[in-house]
Amino acid sequence: KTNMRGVDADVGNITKSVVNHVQTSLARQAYNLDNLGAYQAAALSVRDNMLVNWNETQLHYTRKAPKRAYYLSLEFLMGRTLDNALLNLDLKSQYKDGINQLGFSLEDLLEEERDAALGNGGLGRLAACYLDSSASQDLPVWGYGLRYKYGIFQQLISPEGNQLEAPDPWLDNQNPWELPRIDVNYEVRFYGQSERLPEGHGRAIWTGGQEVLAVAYDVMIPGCHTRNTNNLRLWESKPKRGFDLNSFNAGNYEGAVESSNSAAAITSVLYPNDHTTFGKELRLKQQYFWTAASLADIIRRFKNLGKSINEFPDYVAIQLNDTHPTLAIPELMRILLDEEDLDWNFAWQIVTNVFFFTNHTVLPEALEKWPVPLMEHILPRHMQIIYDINMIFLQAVEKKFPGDRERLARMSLIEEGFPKQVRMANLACIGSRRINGVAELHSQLVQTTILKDFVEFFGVSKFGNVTNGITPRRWLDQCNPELSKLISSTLKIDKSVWLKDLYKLKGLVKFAEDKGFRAEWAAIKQRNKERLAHHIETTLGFTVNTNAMFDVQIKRLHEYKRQTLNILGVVHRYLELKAMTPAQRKKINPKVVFFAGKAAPAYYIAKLTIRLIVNVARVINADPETKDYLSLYFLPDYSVSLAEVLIPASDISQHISTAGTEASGTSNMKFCLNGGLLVGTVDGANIEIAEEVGEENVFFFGHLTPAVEDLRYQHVYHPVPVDEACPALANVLNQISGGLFGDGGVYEPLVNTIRQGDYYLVTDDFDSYIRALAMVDDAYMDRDEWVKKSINTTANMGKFSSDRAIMDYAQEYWNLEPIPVGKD
Ligand code: 26V
Repeated sequence: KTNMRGVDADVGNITKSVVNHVQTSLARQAYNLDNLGAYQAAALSVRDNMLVNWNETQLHYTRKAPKRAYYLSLEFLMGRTLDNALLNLDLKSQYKDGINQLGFSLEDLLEEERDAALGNGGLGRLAACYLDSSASQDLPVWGYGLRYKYGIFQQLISPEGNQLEAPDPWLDNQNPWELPRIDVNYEVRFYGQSERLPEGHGRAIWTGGQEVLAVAYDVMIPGCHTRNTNNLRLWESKPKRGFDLNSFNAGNYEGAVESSNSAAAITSVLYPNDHTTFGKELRLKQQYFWTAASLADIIRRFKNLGKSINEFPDYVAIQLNDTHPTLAIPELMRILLDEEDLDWNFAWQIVTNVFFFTNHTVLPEALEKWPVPLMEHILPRHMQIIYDINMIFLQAVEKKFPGDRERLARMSLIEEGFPKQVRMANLACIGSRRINGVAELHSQLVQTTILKDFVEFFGVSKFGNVTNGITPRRWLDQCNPELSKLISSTLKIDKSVWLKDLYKLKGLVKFAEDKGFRAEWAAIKQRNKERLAHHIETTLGFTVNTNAMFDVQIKRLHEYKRQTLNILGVVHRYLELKAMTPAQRKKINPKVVFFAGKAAPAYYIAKLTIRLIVNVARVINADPETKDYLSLYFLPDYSVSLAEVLIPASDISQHISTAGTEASGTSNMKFCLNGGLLVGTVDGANIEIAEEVGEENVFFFGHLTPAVEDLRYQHVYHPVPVDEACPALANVLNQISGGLFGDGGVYEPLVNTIRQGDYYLVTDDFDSYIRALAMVDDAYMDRDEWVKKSINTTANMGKFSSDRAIMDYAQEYWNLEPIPVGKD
């Protein structure tokens, strides 16, 4: 029995293949196997199925020789693979039966898998969703990234409420999903000397320094309801030679392995900060190592086509996920000039037709800059090329805007100062065919703020918007199977159809008026809340009140995301409850507030916010007067897998960044797709979600983007008069400082960010935030109306499928066609 995905779906064969892997791949016996062993054998068996399709897809792409796109991302936040693979291959029920026959439960085995957490947050998870959508839409797209030995750190919370970081050794139990390709490897050079050739038309020879080997590991990416299976290629760094024989023979054993250690260090760990740059040498080495290996691989594949190099842009599009892979621009110039012997203009023509650049933030502290001395030291040839690009570019700017010295200074690739720095966003912008932001408002802000001068120089048509999306496979079918089933049976459409055409969800609108349907819808939400409560009970030992409204904020800790606003709102609610009589409290709608998220290890204020949340939770959860009406949990070690349990359980979620700061947000889409409502600011993709689902279904509050700059300006010159501007907030801050949640002194630096400067406008938005939460409470009281809102929200989320987003990139940017396998 071969199913529609071209794989063997016979339960007998499945058990045979799992047992075979137990004996041969794991060298173990089926009768004393634990869950981990059974998971590994099941994974290997599923992998065999994927391999068939993967081989066929790669062969098909090679034969058809279409234009291909490459998604270069330093982060791929993949999460777990087994469940997703089973669903995309349409094998889940067969494996469930087969695993059962072997005396195990599939649900238990799924829990054995460790997350592949090779990313920080939204940017990395977006890359993972785009891979899923590329395969599902039959697009010939490969991802390129790094195979970090350690992913994002594990978060522990100390008894005092401090975040502690531990390593994430995700590869310790073997990784059944990767295929090592020791035969696919490239040498990557660092340091050394670059000498310009006398009559070289910009050419040079780069020699010496350190050479490191990049080895490929392939991860298969199965599409949904298609045989197309794409590839994610991750590079591991290795020393070119095992160790230095001279040192070894001289008895210097440590010295002998030093260089091999420094080679292996390059891909050892994911940098755990987002939105702050550090200018660390190892990070720059990661960026070059990865772009150089990826480009070499892309060029080798192109050369196999036997085409001339000037056709490169007809066969290759390279998407730069933020500025992290921007070195690919001077690297391709280096290859074309120094190795292919092209002249400068011709090479630049090719380069500027191959690259596309996505910006993911307008926060100034996140814009990458590298010190010129560091760049000169590690990449002497690339620094020369950057200077050459800059000189030619600034000449063109001078020609278009004669005598405008300030404009030249702003647009230069080099920022003056001590030291001088290379501005990576400027380089990415001038080296790319097109540039996009990730939501309408954000793309506008990109064009009117950080890249304004470039819009004036190149014209606006070089700039665009692709609003982010999420894959409905993982973020609905996989994480919320009951809702998925209800949708299929209600619409009378097979899930394989609506999961790939998410606008079909519109058909649910008319069922919002159907009482029976509403009851089923609400019952599923309730069971998802119980599933979350059960998870918390078994992992943390807390008993959660599932009769309460579940209010969730899960994202990286950052001042701009304003977890502070949320926790201060919780304290405000607590103080109000305390002031009530028991009879008054009885009328209150019970609420449980959940937080989860990691703080960058060096981000002091973010860590202090976690500490405050944990200590507020300790006090209010223990208060017998109020605990039935308000409780609070900080769930440690937020991950993709935890999100899959939290999101389907949420009634309301918070997306409350200062207007103009959150480029898009993607969890907002995940909550709404699962029938959770939003409370949020008029920011990022919240705006487009409200456009789709109707403003009556979103709880908006706060100042709008144009007001933010003025308000900030006022704060700078007058210390924030919190007591006058917002007495409710002043009271909350005073209670914290006064020690209601333990030593108030501890929180002074956090409280002072508001009292002094209040850059993210907590004071200005607090009252309107509290009013919005009151409206949420009122709306929740009318449960029937609430469920209608929930249904209408899910029904109108079609736009936010990452399939729509990836097709937009394919058509408007890459000029790519779907290449379905097995259809011709
Ligand atoms: C920047 C940096 C700076 C150097 C240190 C390491 C590092 C790592 C990541 C970043 C990127 C920050 C930009 C980012 O993550 N933006 C988020 O992108 C999401 C996907 O587009 C979007 O939904 C979020 O709103 C946006 O904050």
